[in-house]
Amino acid sequence: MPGSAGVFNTDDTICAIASAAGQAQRGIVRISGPQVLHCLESILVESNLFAAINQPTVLRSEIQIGGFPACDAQLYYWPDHRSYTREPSVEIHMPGAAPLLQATLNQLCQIPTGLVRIAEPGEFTMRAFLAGRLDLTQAEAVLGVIDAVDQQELSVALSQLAGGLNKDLQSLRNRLIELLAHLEAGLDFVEEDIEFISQDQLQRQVGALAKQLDEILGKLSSRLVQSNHVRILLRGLPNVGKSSLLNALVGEPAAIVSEVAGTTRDYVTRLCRISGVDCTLIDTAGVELSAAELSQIDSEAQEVTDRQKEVSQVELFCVDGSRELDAWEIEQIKRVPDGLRIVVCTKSDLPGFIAHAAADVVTSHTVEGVAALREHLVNVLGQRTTEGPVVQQTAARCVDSLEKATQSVQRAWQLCGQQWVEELIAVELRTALNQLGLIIGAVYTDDILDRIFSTFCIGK
Ligand SMILES: Nc1nc2c(ncn2[C@@H]2O[C@H](COP(=O)(O)OP(=O)(O)OP(=O)(O)O)[C@@H](O)[C@H]2O)c(=O)[nH]1
Ligand SMILES: [Mg+2]
Repeated sequence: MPGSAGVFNTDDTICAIASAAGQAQRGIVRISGPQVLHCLESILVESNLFAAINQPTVLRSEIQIGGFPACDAQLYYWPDHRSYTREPSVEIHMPGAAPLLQATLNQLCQIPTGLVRIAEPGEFTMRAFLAGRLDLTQAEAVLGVIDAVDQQELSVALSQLAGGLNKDLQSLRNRLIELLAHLEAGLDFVEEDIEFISQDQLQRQVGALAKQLDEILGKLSSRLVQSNHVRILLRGLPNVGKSSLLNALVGEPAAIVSEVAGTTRDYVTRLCRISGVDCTLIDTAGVELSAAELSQIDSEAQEVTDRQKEVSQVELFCVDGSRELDAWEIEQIKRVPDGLRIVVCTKSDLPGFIAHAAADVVTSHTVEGVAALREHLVNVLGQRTTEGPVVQQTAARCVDSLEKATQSVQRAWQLCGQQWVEELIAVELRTALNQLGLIIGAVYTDDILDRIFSTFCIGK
């Protein structure tokens, strides 16, 4: 069983059928471990074919299994650490008859040196993980690729495998390690008068770490709600009618509307259901273009808007149809959006209104056009990518650790600026590092490994 002693024993050579169950023309048997060459000797008609090979190699040769006639096979051989598991490995691509594949495994498990056994579910991936080839989020992504039920799930799992989540986490962890190294060097040489990092630098860097952690946590938390809950953001310049549109969509005066530009400061949210999908509509402060003139409150409002944009899946980009489009609006509309977007032209009741091509047209005051906009939203919601259960599970597993890491870094930040607290700061940062390690598997527990690998199938 994964998590039991056997699976951690990488001295054994493991083998399994790696092709899908069922009738197929070709089947694959995968072997990994120190006895790979002996295994090959036990089935190849020609002997010593691979003995002198020290490069990853593909060869075609005949194999002889039990009472079956000799047959042709393609052998993919990795003699060293360049394999998936970072140990000698081979894949035998051979005729796919189930009895033949089964007999191959039996023959392999009976080689005289012993120490060859059938792999446990997920054991190849577990070895890749233990050898440092994959981190845990990637191991889970392998599972996601295997379990994907449709193209969208598959592409999400593949992008995770390519490092979607993992890149952010690695960079964060590296920054943390570097900072901790400086801090601890200072502690080690406290008697000598060497300054490895100034108070100022420390505070700045810890602050930056807290911010980065917060961002990753935000992304991850939004993933958790993504499968059954969609965040729809209303965005646009001040006074274009975003709050009015929110009110029209939810059918009540949820957000304050006024002719004064810059009315909405914080963001306002309302839950609603669109065609069976739970949605949160988020009204934001209008985007201010001249950052130089912003007051403190204005710039905080802008930051809130930016943050909400990052965690939303659909954007209603609002423009005021009763006036000319601003250059920024034209640029925004031309730009390919990050996610799903609908452009909405508001105030269609006003004289001089011009409907911009490909935009939805609404008068929030009379709710004219709002029903059609809802219909459009139904279509757009159908296009959103859903993440498979594995990505969801990975996110859930990570959120807890990330929250703890964030709390530690925030405590460290509060300590910065005080005298003689470097030791305490280091403790907090070490705790955070440990939590990040749990996510990617640099630090792992049997319990975590059990949960992840027990859901794998044999041969992966
Ligand atoms: N005639 C007309 N006026 C509208 C319509 N929608 C909004 N307005 C007016 O436009 C002004 C701005 O509306 P808001 O909904 O507050 O605009 P906002 O985009 O939320 O503005 P900020 O919060 O300042 O960014 C108000 O005076 C509204 O009454 C509409 O459909 N028709
Ligand atoms: Mg508003």
